Amino acid sequence: MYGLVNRALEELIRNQHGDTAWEAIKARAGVKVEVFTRMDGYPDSVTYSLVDAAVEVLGIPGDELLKAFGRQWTLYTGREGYGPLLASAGSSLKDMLMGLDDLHLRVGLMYPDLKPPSFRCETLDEKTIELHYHSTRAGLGPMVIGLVEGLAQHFAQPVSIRQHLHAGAGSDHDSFIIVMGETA
Ligand code: 1MF
Repeated sequence: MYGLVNRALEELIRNQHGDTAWEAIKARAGVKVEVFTRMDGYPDSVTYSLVDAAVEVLGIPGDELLKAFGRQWTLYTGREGYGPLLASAGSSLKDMLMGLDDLHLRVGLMYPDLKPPSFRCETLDEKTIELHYHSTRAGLGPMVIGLVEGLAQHFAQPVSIRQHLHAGAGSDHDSFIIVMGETA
């Protein structure tokens, strides 16, 4: 994944748990990189090792860490110069969710090594959608929950979200039930 992702993870951990925790996590993960470069590609195993090591060092469940990371992502990218890109992708939570494939298409035109996930919205009723998530990467469902919560916060639109389909468990992908105007 692009270094941008590892940098966002680094910032989350440094801010919430301190610099010493981050150094311990990097050492435990066996990651020798001093500074992640935003636009360099790193093996996905670097990110997964950092997450695994963080779970051990911080003693928090992996799902919680991934959710926090998802919530952080849109804030972080908004600050790091992708605000206009995000703003152009939709002016409400639903628009944004429906536009995620377009957004990744545009990012992919600039950064050809992107391996974007794919999202599809299925309308269940006037306030409920099922968000289908297809990815080349395993185990990141909880991160998507955080991403949607982060977007909802940005638009000040309360939502509740829970995972519905689980990849591998009789399904080829994850999906999430999102109820608009309702808090968890
Ligand atoms: O393949 C990749 O490197 C990659 C990196 C980030 C693929 C996707 C993403 C974004 N995605 C992270 C979780 C990926 C999970 C998966 O692969 O299944 C979050 C997607 C997302 C979901 C909901 C709402 C918003 C979302 O993201 C918005 C977004 C997406 C991509 C970027 C920024 C915001 C982005 C911008 C530049 C990138 C990489 C990603 O790369 C750079 C960075 C700096 C200089 C050059 C290239």
